[in-house]
Amino acid sequence: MAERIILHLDMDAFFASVESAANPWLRGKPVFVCGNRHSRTVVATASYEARAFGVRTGMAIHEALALCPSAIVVEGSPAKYADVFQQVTQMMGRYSPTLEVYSIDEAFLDLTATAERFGGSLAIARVLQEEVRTRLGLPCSIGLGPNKLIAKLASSMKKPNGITEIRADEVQGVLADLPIEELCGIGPAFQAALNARGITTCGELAQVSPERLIAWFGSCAGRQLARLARGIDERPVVAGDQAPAAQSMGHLHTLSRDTDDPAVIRAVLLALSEKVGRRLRADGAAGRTVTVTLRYRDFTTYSRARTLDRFLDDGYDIYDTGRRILGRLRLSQPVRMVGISVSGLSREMRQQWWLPEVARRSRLVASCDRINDRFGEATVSPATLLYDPEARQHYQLKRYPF
Ligand code: TTP
Ligand code: MG
Repeated sequence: MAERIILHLDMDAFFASVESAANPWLRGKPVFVCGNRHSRTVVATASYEARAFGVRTGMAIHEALALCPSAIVVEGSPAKYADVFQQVTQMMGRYSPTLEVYSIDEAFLDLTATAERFGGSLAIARVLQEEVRTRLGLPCSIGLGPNKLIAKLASSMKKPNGITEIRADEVQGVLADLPIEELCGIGPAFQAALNARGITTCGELAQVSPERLIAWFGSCAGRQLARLARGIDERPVVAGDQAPAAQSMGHLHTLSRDTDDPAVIRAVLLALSEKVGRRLRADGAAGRTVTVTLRYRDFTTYSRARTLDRFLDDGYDIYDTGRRILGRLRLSQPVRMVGISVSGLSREMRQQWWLPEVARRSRLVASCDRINDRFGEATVSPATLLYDPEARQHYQLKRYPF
């Protein structure tokens, strides 16, 4: 593949910066933005002034206030942040049509074909950062690299307000001493598993043969780690309007503690199935094949599918199929991750609704969707979920003392 020029933009302390831009009184002060409704007790993000006191995303508010008592706590409004970031992506889109929104505050831009027209990728990064600052009053950091992995790493290197370019011939040098956990794709579990084998930097990881990584982590994860360690990433930047319609929809959840209790696994499966059902319905899709995935403590993965003669889009039906798959299983060791997905999707075959009991259930599900659309995810959810702490945590459910 010819060398590419990829830009990655990530907003700095995004939620807190939006609040400060809207309210001059907050500027320059330590600010925490907390979630609304169900997660009011943790810090979603902290301004850089608050980070100087050691406050981090995910900390309990009381813990964060103990570190930084003068902080101002603001309740977040995700819809507003999504709206603001859309304005950022509009500015980005002027430099290339190949724009992929990656999360609520980051996006990739493929500049390979267009950089020259604007005086080079570094010039684009400088102008873009300045535009975001002057028009929206918001700081962002930008990375440039030969692929998405390296561009994303680059944007994180000089935060806040940074611009970092890593050229193809610099990749090996940058990765040599980089702690593995700083690379996108190496989460805490892989970090721990690699650290336990004495590997702490990408350079050390690159020394391990792909065959050995495959023996340790299985074929898929092993190959992926070998590529990451070498800074290889061939994923294209996929513009939103070119993304193929999803062929399957699924969710995964890594348990807070490994378990061999089937009741916990079933409860998590129900929470995940409800989410999958909601996404299917939002997309006007339904599917016939349900796949359950379990990852055991040693990272070996179990996956079984069942194909039905009807199309499903109701979370409970998806769960019920998943539960039957699980029912045949004898756990060989504690489980660390549970996943469920639906494939064989069709947009023509919504769940059959003409049987009277299915029609009643469909109306109920549609009403719940309307309530959840209007008042937020999981305002209405299966009561069973309330009794399982793991499912509750996944869904951020609160138990109300009725
Ligand atoms: P990040 O880009 O991870 O964080 P950030 O923009 O606040 O700070 P940084 O300068 O380090 O990029 O996430 C973007 C927003 O997403 C963040 O402002 C708040 C929200 N968020 C959560 O609500 N929960 C989370 O666990 C994380 C990581 C982010
Ligand atoms: Mg950010």
